[in-house]
Amino acid sequence: MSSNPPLFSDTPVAAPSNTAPMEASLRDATFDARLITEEPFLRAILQRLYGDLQSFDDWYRALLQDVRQCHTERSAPLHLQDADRIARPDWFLQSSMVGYSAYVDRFGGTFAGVSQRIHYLREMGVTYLHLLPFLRARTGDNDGGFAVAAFDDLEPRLGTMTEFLQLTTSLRDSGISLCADLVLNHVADQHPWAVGAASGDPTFQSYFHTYPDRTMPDRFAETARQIFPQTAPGNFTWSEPMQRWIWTTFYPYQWDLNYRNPAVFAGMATAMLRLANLGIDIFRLDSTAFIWKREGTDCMNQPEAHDILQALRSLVNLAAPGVLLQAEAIVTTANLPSYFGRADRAGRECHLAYHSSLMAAAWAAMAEQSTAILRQVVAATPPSPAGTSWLTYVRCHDDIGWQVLYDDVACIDAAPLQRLAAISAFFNGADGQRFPAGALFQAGPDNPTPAINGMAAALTGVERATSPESRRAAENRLLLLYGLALAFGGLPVIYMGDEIAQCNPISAATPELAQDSRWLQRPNLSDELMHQRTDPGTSAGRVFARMRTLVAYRRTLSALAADTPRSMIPMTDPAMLALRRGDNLIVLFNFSERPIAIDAHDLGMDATRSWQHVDDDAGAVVTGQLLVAPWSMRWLLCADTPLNAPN
Ligand code: OTU
Repeated sequence: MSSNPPLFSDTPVAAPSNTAPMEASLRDATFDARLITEEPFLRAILQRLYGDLQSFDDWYRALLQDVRQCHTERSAPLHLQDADRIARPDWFLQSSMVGYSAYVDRFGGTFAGVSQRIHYLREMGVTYLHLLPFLRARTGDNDGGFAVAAFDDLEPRLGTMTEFLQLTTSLRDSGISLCADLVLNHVADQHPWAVGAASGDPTFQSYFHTYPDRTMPDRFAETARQIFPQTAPGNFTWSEPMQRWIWTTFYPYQWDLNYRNPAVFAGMATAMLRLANLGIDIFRLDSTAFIWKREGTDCMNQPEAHDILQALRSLVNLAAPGVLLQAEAIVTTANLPSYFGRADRAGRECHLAYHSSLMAAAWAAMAEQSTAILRQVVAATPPSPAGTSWLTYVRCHDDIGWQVLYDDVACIDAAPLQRLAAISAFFNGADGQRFPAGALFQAGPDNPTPAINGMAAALTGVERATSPESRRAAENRLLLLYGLALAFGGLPVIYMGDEIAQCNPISAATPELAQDSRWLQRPNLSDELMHQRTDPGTSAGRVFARMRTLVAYRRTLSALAADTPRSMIPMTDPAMLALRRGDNLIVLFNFSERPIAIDAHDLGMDATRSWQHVDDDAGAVVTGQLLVAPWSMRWLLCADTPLNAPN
């Protein structure tokens, strides 16, 4: 149990207890004004979800009252920030936005330790920090914090409330927005709702999906997706105290919430808004795809899941409009855009969504030395609606899953499973492959395309490099993937350690590895490599310097803002990917070990203008043929383009 008092029981953290009456009534007026525009949408959506509730009107009124209260309690600086962001709704689409993702303990030990590393983030040009789950987690196994025991309490070993608030303030003062996980799909079996349910309380049992026997579980099991088929087989767990089966998509101690129950929606919505009042800028909505179950389906991406996300967005618009919602839906390319909202609701759902198939396809391109799958994914990616953006990334704390690519591969290959199986085997270092050092995840007879774990530097070959040449090639591969994330169009997020080419930990250093190979990519940030970051004689030093340079270029190139149009330029060489961003920027990626010569004409450059390599200080004009070195990229800028002022 926590040694800290619960956050919200005594003094409301961000509550303006001394708010002058004038200010309080202004806040009410602001809320009322927003309500006028937001209410019709919000009410309609909640009515669709919960309208059959007899006491719907009372429930709805009580919810709005709680939301208004959260708005009232929001601190003055956060209100100011909300107003500023309403005035600049594209604030997070700028090319100056660059993210970093890390576990609190792995990165800085504690909240206070993270505060001390803000200078390191600034050195890289980071403006967004995703800290993996830091709310009070279940004791014992807790899936790296994704089994949340209390939404209103911090994980005690990471520090106190005071230290956390100091961190949020320091980040804001440094121009860094804080992203936190909101685990929507489930709570830990130690969360009070689950404890209540286990004790036999029918009110709390209705917060979960529980069944007296196997009839319904067996029916759902026919089509529902399993996520951990090896380490946590099945989607249901028998509860001895309850004498019922409970839906547990992930580990048995993570109990899926039942969003058919309006109390669950209201509980999660207010938990989110109270967390927002602590200074969290972005919520990474974990496992969004799974929050609504429907018999006969894979129980992912259901229309009601989108309704719930849109209702949450509407509440954010009312009470904390500077806050962003970020969908973590690891789904196929075709299923991704709906997380921004579709048709007449386009732009009314999440502001950001992970582009997981782009990430997986970039790794596939590296394995195949062909961008065929990657080009298919890029072609299948529609522009995101106004005011939304992809989140682009290379690695994260999870595995790289190949299933998200299945439909894209099926468009270009009659045997998609075999193709993806070969990619998976490649990263596992099978068949005497030279560079990758990845581990299979959830491999088994029923899973022909196991996901892959490992740090990016291990998967690109830095770990296994045996010569200076192979080391340089591996570093280039790592930077090539990051170059795509930085230039594709979206908010790029660097995963902790990749900037210094940190490799997999040795297994003894991470005991959790024995149970779950995702811990391969969750080592402590290496102090030794951090110190090497200024030493060009090391991989850490070369990768860090180049990454900083790329981030700095990105900042000056307004064409790399998330909302600049993107198109693909057809290339004859199958290992090339060429993207045009706006009218003034072309980015070329060579996913092969061969140098590739390209005729400048084939890039469709406007011949009346002159083009230059972004990283050529000499400013030589691109004419005739240009060469893209193995595993390298070229960013070409029209020379008459004004750059963003450096800041
Ligand atoms: C998310 O993961 C988290 O990122 C994981 O770390 C958690 O284990 C999981 O939710 C449960 O909270 O559900 O929508 O490794 O890609 O579990 C995608 C598989 C998810 C992950 C998958 C993912």
